[in-house]
Amino acid sequence: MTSLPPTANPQSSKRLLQTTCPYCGVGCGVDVVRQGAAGPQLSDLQGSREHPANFGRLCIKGTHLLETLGQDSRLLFPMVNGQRSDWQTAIQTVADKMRSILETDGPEAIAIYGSGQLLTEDYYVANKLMKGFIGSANIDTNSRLCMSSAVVAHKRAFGEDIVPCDYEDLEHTDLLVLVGSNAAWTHPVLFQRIERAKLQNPDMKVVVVDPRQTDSCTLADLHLPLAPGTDAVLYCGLLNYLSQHDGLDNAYIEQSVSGLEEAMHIASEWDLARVADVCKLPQSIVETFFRWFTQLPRVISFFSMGINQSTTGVDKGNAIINCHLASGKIAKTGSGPFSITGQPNAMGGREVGGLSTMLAAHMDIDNTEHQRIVRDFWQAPNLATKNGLKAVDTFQAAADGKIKCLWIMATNPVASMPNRELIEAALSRCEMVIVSDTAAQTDTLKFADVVFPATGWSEKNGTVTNSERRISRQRGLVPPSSEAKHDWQIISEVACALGFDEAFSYQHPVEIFREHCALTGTENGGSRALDLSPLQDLTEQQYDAMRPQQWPFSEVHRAGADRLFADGTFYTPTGKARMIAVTPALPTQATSADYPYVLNTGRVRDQWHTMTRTGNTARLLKHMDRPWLSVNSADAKTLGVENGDLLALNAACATDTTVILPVTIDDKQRKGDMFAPFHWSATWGSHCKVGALLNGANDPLSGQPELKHGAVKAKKADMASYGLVYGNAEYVGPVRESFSYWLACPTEVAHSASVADVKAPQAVLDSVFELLPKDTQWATRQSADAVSVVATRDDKLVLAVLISANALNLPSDWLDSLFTETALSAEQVSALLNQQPDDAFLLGKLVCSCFGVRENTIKQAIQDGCNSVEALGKNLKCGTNCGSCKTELAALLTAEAESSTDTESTPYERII
Ligand SMILES: Nc1nc2c(c(=O)[nH]1)N[C@H]1C(S)=C(S)[C@@H](COP(=O)(O)OP(=O)(O)OC[C@H]3O[C@@H](n4cnc5c(=O)[nH]c(N)nc54)[C@H](O)[C@@H]3O)O[C@H]1N2
Ligand SMILES: Nc1nc2c(c(=O)[nH]1)N[C@H]1C(S)=C(S)[C@@H](COP(=O)(O)OP(=O)(O)OC[C@H]3O[C@@H](n4cnc5c(=O)[nH]c(N)nc54)[C@H](O)[C@@H]3O)O[C@H]1N2
Ligand code: SF4
Ligand SMILES: [Mo]
Repeated sequence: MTSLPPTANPQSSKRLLQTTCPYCGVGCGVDVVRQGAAGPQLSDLQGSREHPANFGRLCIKGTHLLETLGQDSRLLFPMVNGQRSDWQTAIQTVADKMRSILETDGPEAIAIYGSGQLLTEDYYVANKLMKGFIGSANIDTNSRLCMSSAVVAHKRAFGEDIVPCDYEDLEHTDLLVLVGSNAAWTHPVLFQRIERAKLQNPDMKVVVVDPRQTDSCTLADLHLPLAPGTDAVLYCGLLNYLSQHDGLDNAYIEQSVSGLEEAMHIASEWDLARVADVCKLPQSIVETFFRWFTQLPRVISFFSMGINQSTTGVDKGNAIINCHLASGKIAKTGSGPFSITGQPNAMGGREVGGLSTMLAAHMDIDNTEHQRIVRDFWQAPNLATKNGLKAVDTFQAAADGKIKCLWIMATNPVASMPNRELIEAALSRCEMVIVSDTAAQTDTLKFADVVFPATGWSEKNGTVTNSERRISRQRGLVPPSSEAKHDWQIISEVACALGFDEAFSYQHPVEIFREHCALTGTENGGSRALDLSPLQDLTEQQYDAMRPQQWPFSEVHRAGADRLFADGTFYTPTGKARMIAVTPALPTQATSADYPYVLNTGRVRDQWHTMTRTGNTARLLKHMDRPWLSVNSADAKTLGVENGDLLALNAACATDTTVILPVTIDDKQRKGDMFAPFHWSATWGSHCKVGALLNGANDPLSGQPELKHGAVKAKKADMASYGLVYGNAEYVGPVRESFSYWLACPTEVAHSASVADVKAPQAVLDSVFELLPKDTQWATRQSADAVSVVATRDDKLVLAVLISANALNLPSDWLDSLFTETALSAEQVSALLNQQPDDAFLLGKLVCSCFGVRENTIKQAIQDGCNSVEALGKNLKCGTNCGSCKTELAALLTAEAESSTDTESTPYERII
């Protein structure tokens, strides 16, 4: 149905195709070469030079996209009740169930839980089906966990959910504040643009506001490691400081802003000393930041999950926006509050109205005029006229038996929602759980009654909108895998089976795109900034050839220019932007004597969310091959743990779940705070259910859960054996699961699991022996505190089980080199049995994945005189391909420089 772009000679010709990266909200353009027509091959993936988001750059995740496309990990056919099925049966099963629930319980008993990773066309059709035809607004998405606080903050301040900055602004600012964002890892290509901008303009200042000293701090002139959850205090203090230091733009306020007085009333209570006290920061640091914000003419606040994922995330967003409005640092080149979107199409989802608290096309669900416009446009028989359930409430309602049919699309909520025990109970209770996914194995699929295989990146065809409102094409480069169908097709087929054929007879995504664009323009007349009507008549050919387009389009934007709000008017009833009176509040999941540690969760550089794609390539696991828990050294001492020890975490909401993670002692982490990545899930290990430790507390205005502030207790895990199960997948799988604790850490060539057990090594051996492959030769070594088993077939390693009473840290490269040997020597077998790698493998952790350069090699080069990232690149090539490790190289340079000087630098302030 989705036609491939035509080729001159389909049999043999090579053709350069352009698409968009499916990961983060930067929205980088990607060039790929396709060769051959039947079973076309993709190769030579690069950043598109002419794409305005990335100008040729890609981060490491984008660079390795082609390696994630293997069919082994894909869902390839529909399933019903755990059995392979066919499309007709699967679609009919869903439609029958929905119809019967509609008859007995009404539309409120059905819900869709979607994703900012759906394309705009998929999203539009899902929203239309739910809100216009099934007749409830119970369609929410993972964007609720991601952007919803910013959405509400925008609505409150501007009257419409609008991001008023462009990427180019990052290159024309005097002060860039990264607040609650680790862009070096999460928006790497933008971070590289910022890096360049700072090189071009050394006067440009960068401030990072984050309780942790992240990699993003490598670029910072100032880092504010504030107490977690205290950002609203900081920004109230800034507003107060602005008013006391001649920082208000009175003319702008007079013309364009309301609510100053009320906001000021609360903010005036926050003087410097009080801010410093509550944020637990030295006053001088806070003052420096406030002074820069006040005095530098152009300022951008680049904010992300450290702000949004909070029970007061909306207020925090508004506290930031307040300062921009009051100082007039908004809607001008190089100035503004810049909420940065996480997912590739979180913005497109907001445009179609894909949240339970919106209608469609930036129109409001409770506005009768908007209802009329949408009802007429869709010819909707059953338009929803009130808010539906937000994500957390949807799952609660399912757990309570009120939602009976839940369709999950392009998201893995069992792993990514907070309060996992409740989510599992909810899905178990639901009468029908439908899951549309691309991956064959996810934590959520285990709960599905009906499984729809969806096409994934490289097969899908449609549009996405990035953080700067730029619409780009994701193109179908190859045909769908096996029986997979496009999400919009699957939704349309269910809609047709429900009897809504006329409204869902789409044959090509362009038809959906045109309809979406037309709706944004319907009865708009300048009342809504989102007006894509200039694109509503695109032909299929024009759609296929569409270049990246940023809205607003000057031909329909009421200000006539593409700079939003440049005329000083906003989309509120008065036309003025609103400052909001913000009363700072502390996090809801407060620590206590029983749960004394703050659990902060977030992302790592090379993994995407629940790892269903990035986890498929060992290249992306090289940077960090396992989850960990960052612990301050003082806390580590109190807890009696050292690097690599296993720490067990519990939270009040997780009655049956213990999370166990290896400790990384890290003083970039505040005392009392701990940080864990949330990527690894039950698919990856026995004790990785990090989401279970967060209780689902959420912002009453946005419904966005507090994912950066859990309250946990920690205790060294009581284990008597530690070790490694390594070798062929078929053997590693069953053996690892016989241990009380296992964690998959696959390498480029083999399967591997880090394991631990409450039993002593000798006792462990008994249970392992039963599982050893019978047709292999075994060599064993047993001592008082260690056991090793090495299984070989024709002298080739197939399985090694290496267990010790003490923590065992064996470099995976060493095992990989043995695994790829055609025949192991007696010495090699003996080294394995002795659990002792040779020196050559002890060169430290991999920093540059592209060129395989390790930490100790880099440290040596620095000691030998390489004193810049460029010099390291010249000597070792590290950082010269995708550039993702450049921040780490810079950090190594700084660390080496610091360790070689006697002067003490303050932990907070580093003026470059
Ligand atoms: N590599 C990678 N990149 C990604 C993603 C991915 O999975 N992997 N996902 C994408 C998505 S969907 C999103 S939403 C973005 C998220 O992008 P980011 O928001 O940059 O990522 P996070 O790591 O979730 O959180 C950012 C920072 O918030 C800090 N933080 C915690 N509590 C507080 C606080 O109280 N105040 C402040 N100021 N900061 C705090 C954390 O320490 C963390 O460093 O990343 C996108 N990009
Ligand atoms: N503790 C903690 N939890 C968090 C966060 C945090 O910082 N801390 N961050 C939150 C945020 S911001 C986000 S955005 C969420 C992300 O959480 P999720 O959305 O649950 O994470 P993903 O792994 O991206 O899930 C996407 C799923 O869709 C599938 N998929 C990929 N492409 C397609 C497609 O085209 N069609 C279909 N049908 N399926 C597809 C993938 O295989 C995968 O199973 O996690 C949230 N959860
Ligand atoms: S920064 Fe990386 S993950 Fe984000 S869109 Fe660009 S290449 Fe993809
Ligand atoms: Mo996100």
